[in-house]
This record gives sequence, structure tokens and C-alpha cells, in this order.
Amino acid sequence: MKKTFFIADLHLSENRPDLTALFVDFMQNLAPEAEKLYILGDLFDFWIGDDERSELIELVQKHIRQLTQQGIPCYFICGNRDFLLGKKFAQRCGLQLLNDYEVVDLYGEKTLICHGDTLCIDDVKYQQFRRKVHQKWRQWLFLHLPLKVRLKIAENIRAKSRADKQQKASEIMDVNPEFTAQTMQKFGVKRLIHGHTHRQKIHQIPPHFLNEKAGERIVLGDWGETSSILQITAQGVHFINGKIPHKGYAE
Ligand code: LP5
Ligand code: MN
Repeated sequence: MKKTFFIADLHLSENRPDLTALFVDFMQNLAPEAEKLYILGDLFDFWIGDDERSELIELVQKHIRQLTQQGIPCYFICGNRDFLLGKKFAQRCGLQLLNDYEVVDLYGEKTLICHGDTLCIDDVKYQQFRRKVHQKWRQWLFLHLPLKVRLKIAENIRAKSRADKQQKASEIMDVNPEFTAQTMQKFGVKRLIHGHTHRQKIHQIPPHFLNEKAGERIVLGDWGETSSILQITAQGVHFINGKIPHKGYAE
């Protein structure tokens, strides 16, 4: 049966070899069953430019390349942590970069996909920050700084973000339901898939939000003790939460 996988918020880093092991396990044992793989952002804990090289980066590229060379397309929408991941990285492994919002046809159901941060409009401080760091001239300047300086800046931003998050109510850091429904209507879909909020769940959207049509919002979880893989087939949708050592996947 044809299947499509969605993952997000792996936050891969040298400090978390357990997450890398989960990723490698998924890419070797489960991903080859898919006809397509979508990565909806925050694959890496943070990204400061495609010119940074490390064993971890090489390993991730190798596993994506193995998939794309088998003829399984891999798509990427950037997250709030790896929005600087660019064409050079993509070219090295055959990854296809997508826009912040895309509509994909999944076995007859038009579905909107995105990272999810753009739907959290009540987090005003974050949205101001996002607008600034998405300005092309700022990115150009940043990417022309020495890697060490970029790393220092990223560390400072991460520390500020961690401190700010302590002060924010959890509702503020979730999607705004009205804005989310409006966005779905704008794209003409009844189904949305996103990550970012780390709250793995399939939400039913009541008809009064969506022009009297019932809808569905599927939230991918972040990776930790288990992976969070969304599998979609013509039969339906479900989450797979895999563990290491690989002894089959819990459904
Ligand atoms: O991802 P998560 O859940 O931790 O938090 C997000 C929001 N935080 C962020 C910041 C990222 O985690 C770190 C990004 C590192 C990128 C490195 C490259 C930098 C390139 C710059 C190019 C021009 O996205 C957090 C949200 C939360 O999700 C939930 O939605 O609340 O948002 C914040 O916390 C933002 C703060 O409120 C405002 C941050 C202002 C930072 C100002 C910089 C100060 C230091 C500058 C030093 C030179
Ligand atoms: Mn995120």
C-alpha cells in the first residue's frame, strides 16, 4: 500500500546521539517503505549556514541521499531553528526545499502543510523576531560572518529564547485557532499538518470554524524517547512512535 511519512522537530544535535540513532533507524528501516517523505522543519536543533560541516551533518545528508537515490522524494519546509538551511545542503542530498506553506494532494485529500510557527500569532515577541530574521539582507549579513561568530550569536538568541519562554503562557505558544482556520480556508483545505508545538495529536475542527465543513488539524510531536512519525495512506492517518532498539514500531 502506498504511504507518505511526515516528521518534524527532531532537533538533531551532537549533544543528543539518542535522537540521531532514532533518525538513522527510521531512515534505514521505515522510510524506504514510503513513496514520499516530508520533513516539516526543525530537523536540526539550530542551523547557522550550509558551510558548517560536521560528522552529524554528513550522516544526516547520507541518509537523506540514500532515500532520494532510491527514488523516494524528500521534501523540507524550514522550521524556526533551521530556517537558514539552504540550497547547498539540499543539493548534496537531493532534498527538495518547499515554501512556508504548501498544499499537497494526499490520496485525494488536499492538505496544507507548514512548520507551525507562523500560526502562533499570539506569541507577538516571537513573530517580531521571526520577521526580522527572515529579512534577506539580515540573513545575507549573518551568513557572511565567520562561523565562530555565527555560533556565538545563535547561542545568545537561544539563551534569550529559553528565558523568554519561561515567561510565556502555554496557550500563547500554541496556534491561534481562528487564524489557523482562516489560513486553511485561504488555501481551500479541510486538513492541515504541522509541527512546532510538539503536542502530537489529531484535532477535529468543528464546522463553524471552517465555513460549515468539519476539518482536521494534525500536529506532529517532537522526538525524544520515541520518534513521532505520521503515516498517511488511502486508508487513513496514524502516528507511529518508534523506539531504539528497533523491535518493530508501536502504533
Ligand atoms: O524553538 P523553541 O521552541 O525553543 O522556541 C521557539 C521560539 N524561539 C526561537 C529561537 C530559536 O529557538 C533559536 C534560533 C537559532 C537560529 C540560529 C540562526 C540565527 C540567524 C539570524 C539570522 C539573521 O525561534 C520562541 C517561541 C517558541 O518557539 C514557541 O512558539 O516562543 O520565541 C522566542 O522565544 C523569541 C523571543 O521571545 C525573542 C527572541 C529575541 C532574540 C533577540 C536576540 C538577542 C541576542 C542577540 C545577540 C547578538
Ligand atoms: Mn519549531
